[in-house]
Amino acid sequence: MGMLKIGAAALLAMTGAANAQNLLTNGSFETPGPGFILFQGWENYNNVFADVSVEVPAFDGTTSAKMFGQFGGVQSDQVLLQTVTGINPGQSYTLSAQLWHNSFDAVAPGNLILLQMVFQDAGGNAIEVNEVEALVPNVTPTDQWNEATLTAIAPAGTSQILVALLHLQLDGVAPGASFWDNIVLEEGEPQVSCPADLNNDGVLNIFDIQAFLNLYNQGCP
Ligand SMILES: [Ca+2]
Ligand SMILES: [Ca+2]
Repeated sequence: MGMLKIGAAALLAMTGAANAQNLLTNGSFETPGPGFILFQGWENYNNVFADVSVEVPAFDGTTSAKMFGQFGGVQSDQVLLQTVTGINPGQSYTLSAQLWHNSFDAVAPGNLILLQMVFQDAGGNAIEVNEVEALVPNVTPTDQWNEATLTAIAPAGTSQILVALLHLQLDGVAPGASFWDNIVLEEGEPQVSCPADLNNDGVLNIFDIQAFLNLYNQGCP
């Protein structure tokens, strides 16, 4: 029994090591920024606030980011931005986020909630914009965390990624607050398990069968 527990712990440790690291700084909004900066590492514009597990339980740690429109009768854009440098063209990148809205203040149509991953050149010019509607009014369940994710390959010329969390109150009147937590940007292909790929070259063919037969012929001690 003790041996089994050690084995499981070792496996977990290995899985953790195999996962790519979060390229974002302060992706969970746990560290407040200096001065007018709401969260260290992020730029914030308009109605963005920190919720310290008062209105919603944070997905990770104690703090999430809250956004809602300005109700001025014209479009208002709530924005959180972070730029990540050192991006490699040809590599795959996955951006994910957790989103929540409360049933008593659900995000209503008229708002557009977007998670964006913008591939940029070294000068900050957009090469390719990837986005997903991260929270869909009348569709995304309330009173729980919901994951939004997008994956794309960095085009030639990419030097950095702009990560944008957007709560756009398009009509200037639509109610509802979005809460965000655990924003993760990772490099690398999602790990796909293929146990029968014995020679580990990504394809299944006669060489895997030969590898199996070689193992088989070695027998067991
Ligand atoms: Ca958090
Ligand atoms: Ca193979």
